[in-house]
Amino acid sequence: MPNLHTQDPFFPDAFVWGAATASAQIEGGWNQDGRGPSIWDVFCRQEGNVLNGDTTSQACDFYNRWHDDIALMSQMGLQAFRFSISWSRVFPDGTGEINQAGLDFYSQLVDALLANGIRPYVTLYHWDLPQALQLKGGWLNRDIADWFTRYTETLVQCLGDRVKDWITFNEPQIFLGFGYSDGTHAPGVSLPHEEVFQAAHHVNLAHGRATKKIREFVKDAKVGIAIATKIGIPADEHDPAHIEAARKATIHPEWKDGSDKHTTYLNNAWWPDPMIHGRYPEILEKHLPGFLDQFPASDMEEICQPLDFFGYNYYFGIVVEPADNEKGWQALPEQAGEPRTMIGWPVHPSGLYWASRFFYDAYQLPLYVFENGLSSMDWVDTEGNVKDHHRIDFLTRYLAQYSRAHEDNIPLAGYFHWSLMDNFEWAQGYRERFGLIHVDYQTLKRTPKESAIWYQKVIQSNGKHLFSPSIT
Ligand code: GBH
Repeated sequence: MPNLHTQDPFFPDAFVWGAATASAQIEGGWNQDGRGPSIWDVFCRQEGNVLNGDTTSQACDFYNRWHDDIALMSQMGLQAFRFSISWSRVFPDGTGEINQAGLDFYSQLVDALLANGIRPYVTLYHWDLPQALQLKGGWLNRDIADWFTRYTETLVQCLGDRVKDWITFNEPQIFLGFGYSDGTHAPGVSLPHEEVFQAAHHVNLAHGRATKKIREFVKDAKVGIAIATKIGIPADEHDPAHIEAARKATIHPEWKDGSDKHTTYLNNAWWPDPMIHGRYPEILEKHLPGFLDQFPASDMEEICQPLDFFGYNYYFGIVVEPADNEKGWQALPEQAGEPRTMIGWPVHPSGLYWASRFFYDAYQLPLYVFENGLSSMDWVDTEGNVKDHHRIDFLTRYLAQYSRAHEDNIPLAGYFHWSLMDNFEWAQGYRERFGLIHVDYQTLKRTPKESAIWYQKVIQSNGKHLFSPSIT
């Protein structure tokens, strides 16, 4: 833990404190002002796909209430806001005609953020593909790399004078693993590995071409990704063999067939390896011999573009120890009585330290945590305060571990809490509440939770408040 008696800061001076969201999860206004339907609008209306039949139609109504939400962000002292663009708001059909009203929405949002001193971080793709493109095959159609490039070009032309920070993709692992393999997320299909990897290759190609486009149009652009994570945590931190086992679990991909085959895509290596190192993990050739021959050899040059940061999302990991098997590690069985968040996920603060260390060693880029948080059972006291001490406790422990990476001189660029406000948690609908701000879905009233008030102090003190609340 950092030493409170020294003057060492807990986070770098230029560290950015923010909160994150995604279009489908907060915007609502699903058919307002010419927006076209996305795959999630379609998926959530098919019975049985989303808990309680919840839909994206209204969500938090951010599309109509963003002025108020920016005021709340400003009150919280947020330095940055990560949001995603709804592709079908800008191109109702995915390609073809631009919907000017949709583009204007994002332009005005950016202006208002900047006027409030909040730096916009734009995610180009956070899972809500235009349905019109799904009907043409979605990520399985190689043309999607061109559609995505055109979409990107339109955005950077419009926003590039003001938005400098660009994230091409959020968690390809999840929208392919859950959407194309497991079938539990939109578009809800379950394809064999061969086809899912074709889609993965198209995502990577789209990433590379979009990255080039952003640099072409945006002066001083900073470009990167936000990947989902499968983080190995050493069971014994003091044993180097455990640390190496955890590193392998984090960096080396695994191959699974059968009912949990979607976990194959969870590994980080399928994305950053081609994007940053210009190659796929070797096990691809081992399991799908000749797979890459179907693509032009020049694809890899397009995919592998210089990036400015490595962004990752972290919620929990797997605790591992060394093992005498092919992988060199094995997961420890779950401990009885382990703490869990409301969604049922375990609490593993130290993963934020280990992830930072393993990713920096492997990719040598400044790091962002673009998502971290929890769903919690909040309650309202007699004065109307939203009590969420679980969130404060969780954040204190996770952020202390992130600070440890700074102590090790790993370059940390920022931290974004997931999420700014309670929102549509995909197949889990509105039951899970990940927000710093409580949303009453009947009245759409927002109430900052106690954690929001606490987070403001953390931001203001650049993290000191975590370790010694009395200092600030
Ligand atoms: C994110 O998905 C999404 O980007 C966001 O939209 C969503 O609302 C938010 O999280 C909350 O769910 O260690 O191998 O068991 C996160 C999905 C869940 C994927 C945890 C990785 C751990 C994998 N992640 N999971 S493992």
